[in-house]
Amino acid sequence: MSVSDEQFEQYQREGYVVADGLLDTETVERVKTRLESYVTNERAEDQFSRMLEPAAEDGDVDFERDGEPVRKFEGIGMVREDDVFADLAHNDAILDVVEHLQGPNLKLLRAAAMTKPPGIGSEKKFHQDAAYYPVHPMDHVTVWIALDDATEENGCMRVVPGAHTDGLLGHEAVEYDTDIAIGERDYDLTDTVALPMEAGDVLFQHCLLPHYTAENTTENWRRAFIFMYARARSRFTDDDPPAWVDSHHISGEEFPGCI
Ligand SMILES: O=C(O)CCC(=O)C(=O)O
Repeated sequence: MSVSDEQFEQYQREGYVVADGLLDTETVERVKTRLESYVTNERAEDQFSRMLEPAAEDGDVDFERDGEPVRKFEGIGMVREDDVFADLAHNDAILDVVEHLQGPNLKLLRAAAMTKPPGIGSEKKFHQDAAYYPVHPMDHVTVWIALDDATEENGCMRVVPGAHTDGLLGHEAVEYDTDIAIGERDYDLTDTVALPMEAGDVLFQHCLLPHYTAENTTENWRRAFIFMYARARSRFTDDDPPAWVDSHHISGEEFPGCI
Protein backbone atom coordinates (compact mmCIF):
# COMPACT_ATOMS: atom_id res chain seq x y z
CA MET A 1 0.00 0.00 0.00
CA SER A 2 1.43 3.36 -1.08
CA VAL A 3 -0.22 5.22 1.80
CA SER A 4 0.83 4.27 5.35
CA ASP A 5 -1.45 3.83 8.38
CA GLU A 6 -0.11 7.15 9.73
CA GLN A 7 -1.10 8.85 6.48
CA PHE A 8 -4.60 7.36 6.63
CA GLU A 9 -4.86 8.74 10.18
CA GLN A 10 -3.79 12.12 8.81
CA TYR A 11 -6.61 11.88 6.25
CA GLN A 12 -9.14 11.31 9.03
CA ARG A 13 -7.70 14.07 11.22
CA GLU A 14 -6.80 16.74 8.66
CA GLY A 15 -8.93 15.77 5.70
CA TYR A 16 -6.18 15.11 3.19
CA VAL A 17 -3.12 13.06 2.37
CA VAL A 18 -0.56 13.30 -0.46
CA ALA A 19 0.85 10.11 -1.97
CA ASP A 20 4.23 11.07 -3.41
CA GLY A 21 5.17 9.60 -6.78
CA LEU A 22 2.02 7.46 -7.02
CA LEU A 23 1.94 7.67 -10.83
CA ASP A 24 4.92 6.99 -13.07
CA THR A 25 6.19 9.42 -15.70
CA GLU A 26 4.80 7.35 -18.57
CA THR A 27 1.26 7.52 -17.17
CA VAL A 28 1.49 11.25 -16.53
CA GLU A 29 2.91 11.95 -20.01
CA ARG A 30 0.18 9.90 -21.67
CA VAL A 31 -2.53 11.96 -19.95
CA LYS A 32 -0.79 15.27 -20.69
CA THR A 33 -0.37 14.40 -24.37
CA ARG A 34 -4.05 13.49 -24.61
CA LEU A 35 -5.09 16.70 -22.83
CA GLU A 36 -2.94 18.72 -25.21
CA SER A 37 -4.72 17.17 -28.16
CA TYR A 38 -8.00 18.69 -26.88
CA VAL A 39 -6.38 22.04 -26.03
CA THR A 40 -5.00 22.30 -29.58
CA ASN A 41 -8.30 21.07 -31.09
CA GLU A 42 -6.62 18.10 -32.70
CA ARG A 43 -9.38 16.16 -30.90
CA ALA A 44 -12.90 17.39 -30.27
CA GLU A 45 -14.88 16.57 -27.16
CA ASP A 46 -18.51 15.42 -27.55
CA GLN A 47 -19.41 14.21 -24.11
CA PHE A 48 -17.72 16.78 -21.92
CA SER A 49 -17.29 20.52 -21.84
CA ARG A 50 -14.51 23.08 -21.86
CA MET A 51 -14.38 26.41 -20.11
CA LEU A 52 -11.91 29.10 -21.17
CA GLU A 53 -10.11 31.40 -18.77
CA PRO A 54 -12.32 34.42 -17.92
CA ALA A 55 -9.61 36.84 -19.15
CA ALA A 56 -9.66 35.15 -22.56
CA GLU A 57 -13.46 35.10 -22.74
CA ASP A 58 -13.57 38.83 -22.01
CA GLY A 59 -11.15 39.36 -24.91
CA ASP A 60 -8.60 40.95 -22.53
CA VAL A 61 -5.75 38.77 -23.69
CA ASP A 62 -4.39 37.57 -26.95
CA PHE A 63 -3.47 33.99 -26.13
CA GLU A 64 -2.17 31.94 -28.97
CA ARG A 65 0.34 29.85 -27.17
CA ASP A 66 -0.01 26.06 -27.42
CA GLY A 67 -3.70 26.07 -28.33
CA GLU A 68 -6.66 27.57 -26.52
CA PRO A 69 -6.57 29.18 -23.04
CA VAL A 70 -8.60 26.40 -21.45
CA ARG A 71 -9.37 26.81 -17.74
CA LYS A 72 -10.87 23.37 -17.42
CA PHE A 73 -12.41 20.38 -19.10
CA GLU A 74 -15.23 18.86 -17.12
CA GLY A 75 -17.73 16.04 -17.22
CA ILE A 76 -17.97 12.34 -16.51
CA GLY A 77 -18.04 12.01 -20.31
CA MET A 78 -14.26 12.45 -20.08
CA VAL A 79 -14.00 8.83 -18.94
CA ARG A 80 -16.87 7.59 -21.12
CA GLU A 81 -15.43 9.11 -24.29
CA ASP A 82 -11.67 8.95 -23.86
CA ASP A 83 -9.68 5.75 -23.27
CA VAL A 84 -6.68 7.49 -21.72
CA PHE A 85 -8.82 9.33 -19.17
CA ALA A 86 -10.78 6.11 -18.50
CA ASP A 87 -7.53 4.25 -17.78
CA LEU A 88 -6.55 6.99 -15.35
CA ALA A 89 -9.89 6.74 -13.53
CA HIS A 90 -9.28 2.99 -13.16
CA ASN A 91 -5.60 3.30 -12.20
CA ASP A 92 -4.80 0.54 -9.69
CA ALA A 93 -2.59 2.67 -7.46
CA ILE A 94 -5.28 5.34 -7.16
CA LEU A 95 -8.12 2.85 -6.61
CA ASP A 96 -6.11 1.02 -3.98
CA VAL A 97 -6.10 4.13 -1.81
CA VAL A 98 -9.71 5.11 -2.59
CA GLU A 99 -10.98 1.60 -1.82
CA HIS A 100 -9.16 1.73 1.50
CA LEU A 101 -11.09 4.91 2.30
CA GLN A 102 -14.45 4.09 0.70
CA GLY A 103 -14.70 0.31 0.40
CA PRO A 104 -14.79 -1.86 -2.74
CA ASN A 105 -18.00 -0.56 -4.42
CA LEU A 106 -17.17 2.70 -6.13
CA LYS A 107 -18.86 5.22 -8.41
CA LEU A 108 -17.25 8.18 -10.08
CA LEU A 109 -19.06 11.47 -9.41
CA ARG A 110 -16.75 13.88 -11.16
CA ALA A 111 -14.00 14.00 -13.79
CA ALA A 112 -12.23 17.23 -14.69
CA ALA A 113 -8.90 18.62 -15.79
CA MET A 114 -7.92 22.01 -14.41
CA THR A 115 -5.26 23.40 -16.68
CA LYS A 116 -4.28 26.89 -15.39
CA PRO A 117 -2.62 28.28 -18.52
CA PRO A 118 0.61 30.31 -18.21
CA GLY A 119 0.19 33.90 -17.08
CA ILE A 120 -3.63 33.94 -17.17
CA GLY A 121 -4.54 30.84 -15.14
CA SER A 122 -7.04 32.28 -12.66
CA GLU A 123 -7.62 31.46 -9.01
CA LYS A 124 -10.15 28.93 -7.77
CA LYS A 125 -11.74 30.47 -4.71
CA PHE A 126 -12.23 28.71 -1.37
CA HIS A 127 -14.85 26.00 -1.70
CA GLN A 128 -15.80 22.51 -0.57
CA ASP A 129 -16.29 19.98 -3.37
CA ALA A 130 -19.28 18.53 -1.49
CA ALA A 131 -21.19 21.78 -2.14
CA TYR A 132 -21.56 20.85 -5.82
CA TYR A 133 -23.02 17.39 -5.18
CA PRO A 134 -26.26 16.62 -3.29
CA VAL A 135 -25.05 13.23 -2.09
CA HIS A 136 -25.43 11.36 1.19
CA PRO A 137 -23.25 10.49 3.00
CA MET A 138 -20.93 13.43 2.44
CA ASP A 139 -17.68 11.59 2.74
CA HIS A 140 -16.68 11.09 -0.88
CA VAL A 141 -13.06 11.56 -1.90
CA THR A 142 -11.56 14.00 -4.34
CA VAL A 143 -8.41 12.80 -6.05
CA TRP A 144 -6.23 15.62 -7.37
CA ILE A 145 -3.45 14.41 -9.66
CA ALA A 146 -0.50 16.71 -10.37
CA LEU A 147 0.37 16.44 -14.07
CA ASP A 148 2.97 19.23 -13.83
CA ASP A 149 4.99 20.20 -10.79
CA ALA A 150 2.60 22.37 -8.77
CA THR A 151 4.24 25.26 -6.88
CA GLU A 152 3.08 28.28 -4.91
CA GLU A 153 3.89 30.41 -7.98
CA ASN A 154 1.78 28.43 -10.43
CA GLY A 155 -1.19 27.78 -8.13
CA CYS A 156 -0.64 24.59 -6.15
CA MET A 157 -3.41 23.29 -3.92
CA ARG A 158 -3.93 25.00 -0.55
CA VAL A 159 -6.12 23.35 2.08
CA VAL A 160 -7.52 24.32 5.48
CA PRO A 161 -6.35 21.34 7.58
CA GLY A 162 -9.00 19.74 9.80
CA ALA A 163 -11.84 22.00 8.61
CA HIS A 164 -13.67 19.06 6.94
CA THR A 165 -15.14 18.35 10.39
CA ASP A 166 -17.04 21.69 10.34
CA GLY A 167 -19.69 20.27 7.98
CA LEU A 168 -21.05 21.83 4.79
CA LEU A 169 -20.68 25.62 4.72
CA GLY A 170 -22.83 28.13 2.80
CA HIS A 171 -21.57 28.85 -0.74
CA GLU A 172 -22.40 31.56 -3.26
CA ALA A 173 -22.02 31.81 -7.04
CA VAL A 174 -18.90 33.48 -8.44
CA GLU A 175 -18.16 34.06 -12.15
CA TYR A 176 -20.19 31.21 -13.52
CA ASP A 177 -23.21 29.30 -12.18
CA THR A 178 -20.97 26.30 -11.94
CA ASP A 179 -18.31 28.17 -9.96
CA ILE A 180 -19.14 28.71 -6.30
CA ALA A 181 -17.20 29.90 -3.26
CA ILE A 182 -17.63 29.67 0.49
CA GLY A 183 -19.59 32.71 1.70
CA GLU A 184 -20.16 31.65 5.28
CA ARG A 185 -16.52 31.94 6.42
CA ASP A 186 -13.78 34.38 5.63
CA TYR A 187 -10.83 32.09 4.98
CA ASP A 188 -7.57 33.59 3.81
CA LEU A 189 -4.16 32.17 2.92
CA THR A 190 -3.02 32.24 6.56
CA ASP A 191 -5.63 29.56 7.30
CA THR A 192 -4.11 27.23 4.72
CA VAL A 193 -1.16 24.99 4.15
CA ALA A 194 0.27 25.01 0.65
CA LEU A 195 0.79 21.60 -0.90
CA PRO A 196 3.53 21.85 -3.53
CA MET A 197 3.55 18.59 -5.47
CA GLU A 198 5.63 16.99 -8.18
CA ALA A 199 4.11 15.60 -11.35
CA GLY A 200 2.79 12.13 -10.50
CA ASP A 201 2.03 12.97 -6.85
CA VAL A 202 -1.62 12.45 -5.93
CA LEU A 203 -3.66 14.28 -3.29
CA PHE A 204 -6.62 12.53 -1.65
CA GLN A 205 -8.95 15.06 -0.14
CA HIS A 206 -12.18 14.77 1.90
CA CYS A 207 -15.10 16.35 -0.01
CA LEU A 208 -15.81 18.74 2.91
CA LEU A 209 -12.25 20.08 3.10
CA PRO A 210 -12.13 23.80 2.15
CA HIS A 211 -9.44 24.44 -0.45
CA TYR A 212 -8.12 27.13 -2.77
CA THR A 213 -5.68 27.57 -5.63
CA ALA A 214 -4.05 30.86 -6.64
CA GLU A 215 -3.38 32.34 -10.10
CA ASN A 216 -0.65 30.91 -12.27
CA THR A 217 1.93 33.69 -12.52
CA THR A 218 4.53 31.55 -14.30
CA GLU A 219 5.26 30.89 -17.96
CA ASN A 220 4.19 27.26 -17.87
CA TRP A 221 0.90 25.36 -17.64
CA ARG A 222 -0.13 23.93 -14.27
CA ARG A 223 -2.29 20.97 -15.18
CA ALA A 224 -4.11 18.69 -12.75
CA PHE A 225 -6.63 15.91 -13.27
CA ILE A 226 -9.47 15.59 -10.78
CA PHE A 227 -11.71 12.63 -9.96
CA MET A 228 -14.31 12.34 -7.24
CA TYR A 229 -15.19 8.85 -6.02
CA ALA A 230 -18.12 7.90 -3.81
CA ARG A 231 -19.43 4.70 -2.23
CA ALA A 232 -21.87 3.02 -4.63
CA ARG A 233 -24.39 2.84 -1.78
CA SER A 234 -24.55 6.66 -1.58
CA ARG A 235 -27.78 8.41 -2.57
CA PHE A 236 -28.58 11.63 -4.36
CA THR A 237 -30.49 13.82 -1.91
CA ASP A 238 -32.02 16.22 -4.44
CA ASP A 239 -34.89 15.05 -6.71
CA ASP A 240 -33.94 17.70 -9.22
CA PRO A 241 -30.13 17.85 -9.05
CA PRO A 242 -28.00 20.26 -11.11
CA ALA A 243 -27.31 19.18 -14.69
CA TRP A 244 -23.71 18.15 -14.02
CA VAL A 245 -24.70 15.61 -11.35
CA ASP A 246 -24.10 12.15 -12.80
CA SER A 247 -22.33 8.96 -11.83
CA HIS A 248 -20.31 6.25 -13.52
CA HIS A 249 -19.59 2.72 -12.32
CA ILE A 250 -15.96 2.12 -11.37
CA SER A 251 -15.69 -1.05 -9.29
CA GLY A 252 -17.58 -3.65 -7.27
CA GLU A 253 -21.36 -3.83 -6.97
CA GLU A 254 -24.08 -1.39 -7.96
CA PHE A 255 -27.21 -0.89 -5.85
CA PRO A 256 -30.78 -0.04 -6.95
CA GLY A 257 -31.90 3.46 -5.98
CA CYS A 258 -28.35 4.53 -5.23
CA ILE A 259 -26.04 6.81 -7.22
O1 LIG B 1 -6.93 22.56 -9.75
C1 LIG B 1 -7.29 23.61 -9.23
O2 LIG B 1 -6.73 24.67 -9.45
C2 LIG B 1 -8.44 23.64 -8.25
C3 LIG B 1 -9.50 22.70 -8.65
C4 LIG B 1 -10.59 22.57 -7.67
O3 LIG B 1 -10.44 22.76 -6.49
C5 LIG B 1 -11.88 22.14 -8.17
O4 LIG B 1 -12.12 22.22 -9.39
O5 LIG B 1 -12.72 21.74 -7.34
